[in-house]
This record gives sequence, structure tokens and C-alpha cells, in this order.
Amino acid sequence: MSEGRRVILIGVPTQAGTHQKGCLMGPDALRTAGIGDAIRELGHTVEDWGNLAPRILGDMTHANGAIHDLGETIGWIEAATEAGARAVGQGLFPVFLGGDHSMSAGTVAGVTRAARASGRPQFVLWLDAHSDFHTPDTTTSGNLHGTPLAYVTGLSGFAGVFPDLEATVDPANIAMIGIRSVDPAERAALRQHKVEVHDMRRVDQLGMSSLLMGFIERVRAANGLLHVSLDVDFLDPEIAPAVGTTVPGGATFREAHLVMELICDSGLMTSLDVAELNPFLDERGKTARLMVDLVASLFGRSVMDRPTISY
Ligand code: B3U
Ligand code: MN
Ligand code: MN
Repeated sequence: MSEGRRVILIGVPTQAGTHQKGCLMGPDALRTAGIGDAIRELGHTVEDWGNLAPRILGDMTHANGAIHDLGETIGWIEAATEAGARAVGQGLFPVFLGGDHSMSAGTVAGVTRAARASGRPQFVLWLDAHSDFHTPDTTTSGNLHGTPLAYVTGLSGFAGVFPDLEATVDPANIAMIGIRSVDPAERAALRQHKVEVHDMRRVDQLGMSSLLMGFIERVRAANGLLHVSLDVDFLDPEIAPAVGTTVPGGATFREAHLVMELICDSGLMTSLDVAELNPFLDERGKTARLMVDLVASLFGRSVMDRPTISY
């Protein structure tokens, strides 16, 4: 990451995409943990656009009766799409502060719209325990935070449900790392669309660095824009307990920092989500502070100048 990026913090305090309450406090916990100063201290400028507010659409139903809070989710997607397209369109670097992961249906749609206008392909790196590749028809939990990545690729099932997309992400331009919970319908769709999925078994066998570098080289070769979507549950729950859907066996502190440092070194990242932080489940701010430290690694803090940290 070269110095002097113009970073915009954009809060997306939605919790409509999950049954578990608390993600609405995510953006302010990240601010409280010092996300703005951490990026600023690395030589970037940081402006805070505050929190987005969704258009109020009221209750909406779907043939899949499990789905809840559809109208509110659509409102957040619209708001995040507009903000993302505006920020990237102005040459700014948006850091979206979540909010549950349904926010990324909007953040990715927005940055992808701006990418298309620039004539460059959009790539997405999904760092998550889950693949979030359900459609409204296949989700059994009804939690729409399990759907954003399928939506942005333009999969059928979203037409007439989520907002129409102006630009889609080619599934060949997606990689996911950290995966350890995939539902059967998601697995079928991921295979059908040939998405690059690196589950934890692959991480253990081949290592974070080789998996990530393969993808980074693809982004570089295509002169792509790179959106990084970081779900708190990418991390092992031992180090990051503040998330509603913990899955054991996640990325370690060292693996996670390495991923951030390699992305930073590539200089390719153009937008970022920090999703699913649920401060209600945190232990004295430990997860919020870890997320800020990981973001600092993404923006150029290196081991030699990382302060000694005790959580
Ligand atoms: N695939 C499950 C679980 C899940 C997905 N994303 C999260 N949890 N955070 C579902 O509900 O769709
Ligand atoms: Mn997720
Ligand atoms: Mn997840």
C-alpha cells in the first residue's frame, strides 16, 4: 500500500441480515477502537462520512418465508451501493464499517459499478468462515448476510428481490479464504460458477501465503481493482469472539496479519469492508481492537513498527 491514500470511513450499521442483534454498534466500536487514527498514522488522509441511513421501505415478504427484514436490507443495500460508487468514482478509498455482511451486497455492487466506469475489472477477496453464496430461494436460515456474494455475481434468484445491478462481478474474479462452513446449495452454486474457494484444509496444507499470492497475481495481471471483504469470523473465535456466528478453526493472529501484509505489499486493494463485528459479544473491546490492528496492517503498519499489543 503506497502512502497517501485518501481514505473515507463509511459506517453501515445494519443488523437486518441476521437474527443476532448487536452489529448496529459495529461502526462505532471500530471508531472507538481508533480505526481512523490508526490509518492516519500510516501517512494516509482519513475522512469520516458518518453512518449511512437506509430508505425506509417497510415490510416486504418473499416466497421463502424464512427470510426476514427484507425491506430494511434492501434499504441498506441501496445506500451502500450509492456510497461505494460515489467514493470510488471520486478516486477515494472507502473503508466500510459494518454492520452484518448483508451490507456487502451494496458495498461490492457500488465499487463494481465504479470499476466498470473506469474500464477495469473488479476482483473480490472474501475472508470469511462462510461463503455467503446463498440466493433468497436457497437460504434456510433466512439471514440475508448469507447472500451478498451470490448477489453481486448476478445469480438468478435476486431479480425483483434485491435492487437491479448495474455491473456484476465475474465469479472467476472472486477468491475466498478461511472457509469452513458451506451449506449444500452454496456448494453446488460455487462449483457451478467455478469460484476459487480456499477452505481451512487448503490453508493448513498449502499455507496462506501461496494461496493468496496466486490470486494477487491474477488481479495484477488483469490490472484489476481489488475489494477486500473481511468478516470477523474469518478469525478464530479464541482471538475474535465478537461475532454472532463463530466457527472453530479460524485464521490465527499470525495468519491474519500475514494476509493483511501481503495484500498491503501488493498495492492492489482499492476498497475494504470490515463486517460482522458485534460489540455486544466482545470482551473489553478485544475484537474491535484486533480488527483495527489488522486494518492497520492492511494500510502499511509493519512488524518492525507494530506496537507491542496485549489484548
Ligand atoms: N450459511 C448459513 C450460515 C451463515 C452464513 N453467513 C453467516 N452465517 N454469517 C446461513 O445462514 O446462510
Ligand atoms: Mn460473511
Ligand atoms: Mn462469516
